Amino acid sequence: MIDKVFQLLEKKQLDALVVTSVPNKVYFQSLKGSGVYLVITKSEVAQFFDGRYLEEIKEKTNASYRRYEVPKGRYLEEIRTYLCKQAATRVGIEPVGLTIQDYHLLTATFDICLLQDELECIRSIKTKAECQKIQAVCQLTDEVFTTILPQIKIGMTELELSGIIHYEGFKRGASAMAFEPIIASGFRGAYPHGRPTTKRIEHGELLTIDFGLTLDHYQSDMTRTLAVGSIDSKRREIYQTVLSAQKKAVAAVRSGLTGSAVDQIARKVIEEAGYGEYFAHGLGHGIGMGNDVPILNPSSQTILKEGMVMTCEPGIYIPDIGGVRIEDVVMIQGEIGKQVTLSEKELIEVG
Ligand SMILES: [Mn+2]
Repeated sequence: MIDKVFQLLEKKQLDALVVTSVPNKVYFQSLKGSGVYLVITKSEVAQFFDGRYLEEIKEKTNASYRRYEVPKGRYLEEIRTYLCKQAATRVGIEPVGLTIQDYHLLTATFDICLLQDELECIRSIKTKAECQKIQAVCQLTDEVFTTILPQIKIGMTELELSGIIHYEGFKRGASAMAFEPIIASGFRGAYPHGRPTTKRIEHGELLTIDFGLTLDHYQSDMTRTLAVGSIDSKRREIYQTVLSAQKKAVAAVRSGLTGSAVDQIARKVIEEAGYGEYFAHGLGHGIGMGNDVPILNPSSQTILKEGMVMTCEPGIYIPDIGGVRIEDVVMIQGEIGKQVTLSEKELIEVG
């Protein structure tokens, strides 16, 4: 995979690339730690790190990468000296992971090229081994979902439910939550990214649970909206609209389509039901180690390809009523989208 970075250096006429985003560092066989910098030049791959990481660097990172242990906090000065010795003039950096101070230090010496999503695009085509890891974490996610369902009780707070998701995930082998779970009940369901609060889960509400796990560096992401006790016909109608949009989009995913074409399939169902204004985000995003492409939204011109993995997650969010979102991971295999998270998505009543 690092070969593709060498090709990128060539293509963008870069002498070196400083990799600073966590998923990119991990993907290219370094460490995620904030005191670890991965520097790729035409002739070698080097890791700059402070003493805290020495053992982990030896154990967990690519043994062929050069190691430069430097004083904590002096990473960029050392990288600058190193690149100057190599006579580098044009240096690529990522939009995340550098401080403004770091940025000034580099621009004072080099001709800086800010990358867009080139490294994410390299990561977007998954190998068979990567697909298997994503399938494993998605399967674990389904297991955790099944386990939490009977534990959801009326009167429980959203934070208690979040605690159960963390516990069941870790107990079953997850190494981390992929992100802080989103748990939004009742009126809070109108916040697409509502993090759990002390609000209690009440009868008659919709309850949105969006969580992801990390296993072997790969992440999952799944959302289900549940009915707490029996819900009224308005909420049922919203649910069925999102479900129908989500199923259509999942079934449509295949190689050759643009991200916007898939988004449009789900959006059309929601618009035709009269809820277009309440679906205020894109259909989905890539899945992998984090911050992945492709992006599926109305402006995405990305062409879907074999080996890409993405979410389909339409939603409707109405102030005071609540929200519904249904999300699955979909993987393109044999040119066709294959749904990888498999939890039940017909409306489930809990409590
Ligand atoms: Mn998602």
